[in-house]
Amino acid sequence: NHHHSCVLWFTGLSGSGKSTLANAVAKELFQRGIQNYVLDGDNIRHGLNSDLGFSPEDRTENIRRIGEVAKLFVDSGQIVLTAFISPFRQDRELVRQKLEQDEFIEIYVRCPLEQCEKRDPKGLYKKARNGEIREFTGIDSPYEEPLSPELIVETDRYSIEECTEQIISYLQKQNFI
Ligand code: GGZ
Repeated sequence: NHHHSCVLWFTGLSGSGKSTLANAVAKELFQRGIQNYVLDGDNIRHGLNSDLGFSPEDRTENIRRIGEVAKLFVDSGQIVLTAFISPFRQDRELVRQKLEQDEFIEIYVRCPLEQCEKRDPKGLYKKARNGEIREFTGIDSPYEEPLSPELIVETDRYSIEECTEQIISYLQKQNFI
């Protein structure tokens, strides 16, 4: 199947829907016979990056390594989907610079903090508010919004299916798939 290898870099708050969306888009790509792979906390933070925590320095190193791994997947001809908060603009820009022009597609999964906190699927926001977790993104650690992402999806206004469709349409329009 003809496609153009690239990184779909999902960024957004915890609970915004990055992993869910990345996996939904991956399923669509799979059904079209397009080689793809999802990198997320489950297969990276528990393995390659299990030595890293959530200090600003560790987050920066987390994203740097993920960028390098993503580049390897692009070199192998795949579409790679990454689902990490990646809160720092500079870290995301460094990954962009490591790739060829147009191989880095930044997708801002925009969802208001209040909504993410209401969802709180793992109870982490509650713990952050209680002070049981320190340096939690959006509570006592910053999230720097993308200034010019290739795409913005709004998970508080549209369903996962609709957001998935918006991403697939973008990839078709830009001739990635
Ligand atoms: C943010 C944290 C923290 C802190 C644990 N801050 O909702 P989740 O659980 O599954 O997603 C969050 C995940 C964030 O890891 P990332 O690798 O995406 O972060 S970064 O890109 O900033 O390096 C959350 C959990 O880990 N988690 N402690 N303090 N999220």
